[in-house]
Amino acid sequence: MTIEVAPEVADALAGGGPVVALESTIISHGLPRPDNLVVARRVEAAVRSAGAVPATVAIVGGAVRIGLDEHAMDTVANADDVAKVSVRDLATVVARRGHGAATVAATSHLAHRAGIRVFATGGLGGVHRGAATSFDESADLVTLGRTGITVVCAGVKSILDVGATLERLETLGVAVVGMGTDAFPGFYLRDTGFPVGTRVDSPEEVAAIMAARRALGTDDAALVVANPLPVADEMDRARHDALLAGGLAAADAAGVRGKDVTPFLLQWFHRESEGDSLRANVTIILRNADLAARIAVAALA
Ligand code: PSU
Ligand code: MN
Repeated sequence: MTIEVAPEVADALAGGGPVVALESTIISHGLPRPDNLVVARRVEAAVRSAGAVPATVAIVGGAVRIGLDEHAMDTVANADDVAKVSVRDLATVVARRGHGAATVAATSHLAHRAGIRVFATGGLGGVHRGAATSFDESADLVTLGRTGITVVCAGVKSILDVGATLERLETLGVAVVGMGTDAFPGFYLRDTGFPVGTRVDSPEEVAAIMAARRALGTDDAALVVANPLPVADEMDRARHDALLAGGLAAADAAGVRGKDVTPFLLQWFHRESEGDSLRANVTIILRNADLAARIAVAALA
């Protein structure tokens, strides 16, 4: 058996309790060491404080793990041979008994398969700038188009083509709602300048939409809950724009392509912003974990 559900997660699922899935690429490829392990534990603690059971998803020694013990979490954070795993890579890493960190796509797929209904992450993958010629669009989008899970995120990073990403989400039937906002957030920034069609103001409202989706049979694609940073925590816009321009130019100059683009740009932001982007990133994940747990609790009622 290659899927191992941690006992605590299995108990919660069997008893109909609230569970929140968490992705692991953010730990292995999204945050620098040694903060990554500390943050991963704090995110799990945030889920617990809001009354749900955390289930971080990763592949360790070829076994898919839904819920990580200390050793597995440490492996994902610190081993040098942890692959970034999207849905298409899952079987290869399992068959070769490797380690893998699950992207939003792979986490959604595995969590949904395990019966988990709510997932918290930082930012979704999306359509990259220049995709009209490079065809670089994250597999997160098509996977969300066929996976009925509720994903709490802070929108997508402005490293992407935000408008095109929103259009693709619409085409793929992925619902998008803004928590306390009418504007689609851009991770470090509260407002990308693009609207979200639907504003919600509480976890209970999200739970009501989840229930209606089930009743209508429209829950075969994901529901994205975009949760912006508070005003006080967002990055300075001018600084952000300068970092972004530098990062895109550096990626281009270094010939970075495909699945390496996102990690490259994230590292660029963390290094060049001297900790500013890391602080924002940590705040985002903690807030999303808390909101996802409250949605998971509300969805039981
Ligand atoms: N965006 C972020 N932080 C991240 C990622 C995206 O702001 O850590 C990660 C997620 O795991 C996401 C993946 O699923 O990158 C998308 O990568 P790609 O564009 O190669 O599909
Ligand atoms: Mn890509």
